[in-house]
Amino acid sequence: MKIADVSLQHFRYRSRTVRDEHGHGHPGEEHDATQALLTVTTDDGARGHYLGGVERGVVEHVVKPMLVGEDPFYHQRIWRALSERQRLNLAALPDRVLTAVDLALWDLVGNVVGQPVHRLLGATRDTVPAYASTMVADDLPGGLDCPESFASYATWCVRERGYPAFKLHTWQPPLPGAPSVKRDLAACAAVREALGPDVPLMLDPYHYYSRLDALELARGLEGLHFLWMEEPMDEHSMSSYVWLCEQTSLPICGPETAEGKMYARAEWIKAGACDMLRGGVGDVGGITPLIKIAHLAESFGMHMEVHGGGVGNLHVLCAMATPGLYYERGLLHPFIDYDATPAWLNSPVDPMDAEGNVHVSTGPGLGMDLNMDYIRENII
Ligand code: XYH
Ligand code: MG
Repeated sequence: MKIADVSLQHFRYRSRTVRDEHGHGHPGEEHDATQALLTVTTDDGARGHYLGGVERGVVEHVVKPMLVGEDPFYHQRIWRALSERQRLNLAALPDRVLTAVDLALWDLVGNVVGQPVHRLLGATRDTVPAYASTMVADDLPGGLDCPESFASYATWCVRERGYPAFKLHTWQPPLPGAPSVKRDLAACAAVREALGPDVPLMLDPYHYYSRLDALELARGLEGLHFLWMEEPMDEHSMSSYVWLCEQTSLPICGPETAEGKMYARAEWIKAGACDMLRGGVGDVGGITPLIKIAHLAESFGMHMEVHGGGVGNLHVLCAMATPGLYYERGLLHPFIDYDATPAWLNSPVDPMDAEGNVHVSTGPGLGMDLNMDYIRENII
């Protein structure tokens, strides 16, 4: 079996998520958006797909020439070759390209053998408890505009929708008045007051606080018995995180966005820069590196909390011996129905039951139930 083709199709869809100048998503007016479907096809017609942010040029000029003729079961070798190719080509070959290629290959291999990816990785479970992960806070009345709105939404997420845990993304620039340690802590206190002492809560604040601001946040969250805080400072300063971990009993979870794949995360553990490890297929270049990071965390008796939702993260979560505590379901907002199935899918990728458990697909591959009719009708 050899890879015969790698293709990329862009299709349009309607979105209600608008991006601010920093890239954070917020609810907004419905508008046209585009999605990319990467497809890897073998000489005997097997296919793997992934919906990822890759550009046509890198697929045509880098990815396709590297993959055509390769055996898709040698995807560890393919991932390594792409990773080495990044050194002088990072602008054209960012980690998200490795993510898209790696997940399409895992999907293909799963389709060929007729098994879901988590079983190929060595499964440990088929469901994962989810936490509600909010969109970044805003100034929309009744949205996520004040501590009371957070408390109200957290109550709906936990008491009505069944989420077992809740994470706040608080106010960030360019919103006026952001960032604010005091407002962050007020929102966290309001949610703790609304939900009582036993619901696990987490905070993901502004990502560029000073050490003293991050310590003030941590001290406040200690008193509110939060489960973890993530990314309060620039993750390029690993020594700041070493310092913060030494100052507080609050578990610090990271790194999330720091470059360096499994290598950076090994250094964070070695330096004592985190109490819980973090990473997602989008941060580290796919399932292939993320499962290694899960094994690394396990070797140190640490949890790895997977960043972000989606099929790749969900399959890894279902193949972790020291299980990640939660699946990050979101990003959520009172104005958006996250449970509505996107037009390009026939069924959601992370269905959550009333008890707050997300069920991984037990079908072959990644289990994305693509609505190919919709995609074909909306090809750009
Ligand atoms: O929009 O900054 C953001 C969020 O923080 C997002 O990047 C991501 O979902 C995250 O941090 N999850 O924990
Ligand atoms: Mg985060």
